[in-house]
Amino acid sequence: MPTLYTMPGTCSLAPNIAIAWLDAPIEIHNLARGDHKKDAYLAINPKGKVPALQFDDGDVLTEVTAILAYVGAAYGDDDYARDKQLGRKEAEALSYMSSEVHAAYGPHFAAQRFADSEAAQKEVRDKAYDKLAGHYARMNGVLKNSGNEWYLGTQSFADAFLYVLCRWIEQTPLSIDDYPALKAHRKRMEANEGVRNALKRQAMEPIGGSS
Ligand SMILES: N[C@@H](CCC(=O)N[C@@H](CS)C(=O)NCC(=O)O)C(=O)O
Repeated sequence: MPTLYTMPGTCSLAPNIAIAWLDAPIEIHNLARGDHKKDAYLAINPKGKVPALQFDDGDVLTEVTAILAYVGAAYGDDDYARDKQLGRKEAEALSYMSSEVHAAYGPHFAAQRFADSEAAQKEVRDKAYDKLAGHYARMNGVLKNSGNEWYLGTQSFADAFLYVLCRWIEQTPLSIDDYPALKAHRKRMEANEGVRNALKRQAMEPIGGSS
């Protein structure tokens, strides 16, 4: 059986949710924080990042969007595979969430990679929060225009990635209260059985919160 390597609190939750939604026969191996930089895992993914999906023949697929595309193609039902428009929109949304929104978190997670002094690091972090505010406003608008339930109007893996991003906002000075559609989406996701299973097997708790 293939194995998905995850770590608590990370973007690997998105493929973990996708696997739960499709009940795909993929084992979840939840690394302890720090183990992603140890030799055993670096032999699997030399990038030292999660997620990584290892197949039975030893081949390894990395990158959230690639893993989600594989999981959808390999285990999604025929309706999902036939819905070409949803597929295109999903690829667009996932690419945006990964290359724009996730990437914008760089200075938040590791300001030392962008600047040396404390003051300069604060500056790059603050710039990142400004940028992220724009991204959250955009995603809030997309969700609203899609009918407020699912990011693309129909359940897709974009909802799984969006949920990860709406958890991370709690680590920033931004507030989910400023993005009511995203706040309601996060709450709905946490009532979803697949999401709860995925959280449990990644040793994570729902964020909770009212309304
Ligand atoms: N572009 C990669 C990014 C993966 C990534 O940044 N993973 C983070 C967790 S969200 C990680 O493993 N960080 C550990 C580190 O950089 O030390 C993807 O989409 O899979």
